[in-house]
Parts: sequence; C-alpha cells; structure tokens
Amino acid sequence: MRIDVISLFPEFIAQCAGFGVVGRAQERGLLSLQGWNPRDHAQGGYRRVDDRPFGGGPGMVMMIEPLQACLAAARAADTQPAAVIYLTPQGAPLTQKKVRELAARPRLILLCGRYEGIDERLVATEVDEEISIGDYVLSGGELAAAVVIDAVARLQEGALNDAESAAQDSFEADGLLDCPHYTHPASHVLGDVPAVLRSGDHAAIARWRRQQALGRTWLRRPDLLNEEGLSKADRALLQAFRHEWEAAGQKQG
Ligand code: 6GU
Repeated sequence: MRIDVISLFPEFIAQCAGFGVVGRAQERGLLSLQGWNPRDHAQGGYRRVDDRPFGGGPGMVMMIEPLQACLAAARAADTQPAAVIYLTPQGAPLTQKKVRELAARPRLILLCGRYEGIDERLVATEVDEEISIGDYVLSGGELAAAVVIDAVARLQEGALNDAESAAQDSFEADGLLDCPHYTHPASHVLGDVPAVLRSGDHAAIARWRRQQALGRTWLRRPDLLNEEGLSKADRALLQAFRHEWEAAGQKQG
C-alpha cells in the first residue's frame, strides 16, 4: 500500500512511522510512505502557505495554491488513483471498520491541516473524505495522520508476526474490548495468574477469554455492547460475569 502525506512537517510523520510494526511494514515493502511539503510548492521569497481569514478572527488559514500544487505533485507520483483524506476534527470519527476499509485500498493521500484549517474551496474541490480521530483538539492533522498510518499498516498482510493477533484485538472480531493478558511469573506479590489460563484446557480458556471480553465491554463501554445481538452462549457468559461482579460487591461504572 502507498500513502502520500501532505504536511508542513513531513519529517514528523516519517519519524512516527519509523518504529515498531509500521517501521517493519515499510522495511518489508508492505507500506510505502512519502511526505510532501506544501511549502516546497509556495511562491515568493517567503514561501507563504497561510494567510489571514476573510471576515476576521484569530489564526491563519492554509492557502489554496501551495496545497493544490503539492497535491498535484503527489497525485502524479503514482499511476494508481487515490482518495484524498483530510484529517480534521470536523471529519467522520475514525473506527476500526473504517480502518479496515482504508487498509484494503492500494493508495491514500492524507492531507494535514495546521492553524485554523484549510481554505474551504480547496476542501470542496480536492478532498474526498474528512476524518477525525476523536472529540478533542490537536494543533494539526499530523498526529491524526500518524494514527491512520499505524492502524492501516498493521492490517497489511504480513505486517504482524503472529497472524492471529490482529483478529483478536479489541473491536476487530466483533466490536468487543480485549480480554486481560498475563505472562510469567504465574505467582507474584501483585497477584496470581487466573488458574484457568494455566489449566491447559483450551475450551475453558477460550470461554474465560470470551467472558472477560464481554464483561469488560459491559463494564467499560456499554455503548459497544448490543446485548440483543449476542448468541445464547454469550448471553449466558455475560450473565454469569454480572452475577460474580455483583456478588463481589462491585458496582457498574
Ligand atoms: Cl484529524 N485534526 C485535528 N487538528 N484535531 C483533531 C483531529 C484531527 N481529530 C481529533 N482532533
């Protein structure tokens, strides 16, 4: 997959994507990243990329011309067509479903804004989709672009060493949160590993994990849990989890 990033700080993106799974995906040729700086396409000695907003108000707005020239250069760098995605708090919230959809495309162009944003005429003309990574304000789209890059890179075939681990992540299989994980030592002053995980009974382990995923989702993110849509077996596991929780004298939330 190829991702082109339009940003006033392309080195920032390259740095972010240099480590761990994303860095390895690049080394393995599964992901090709290229940064493009609108300043390289700006006119005049000052290479101006922003200007004051019409109508007044604080902050600056990114100008049409440098962005349009930069986008044209990025598009022309590959023959594969690409959707232009603008990272903005006004965009549609990013979900794992959206990540899966983006990860299946051969190419993306990510557009990062700074300051108060980008001239709306450029957005209306050149942008195919707008995406936000959550209801909070960042000073630019770069961190959001890095989030998108990470999330799609790890879904590229061969990016993860254990092919199974993507399928079991939170949200991935069925929109549930992940179960807790434990490693050595089995016994520690902080507590013991649940006995079932050491039992060697694979069916019992799978049941326990499923129950923990259901229970955690119920406790922490009830908005993700569609109880009517659960199987009979899942409903029974959740029911038992609730009973135990209530017996332990805890309260939901
Ligand atoms: Cl995509 N950009 C900015 N500037 N802030 C954000 C965001 C994006 N998503 C959440 N907050």
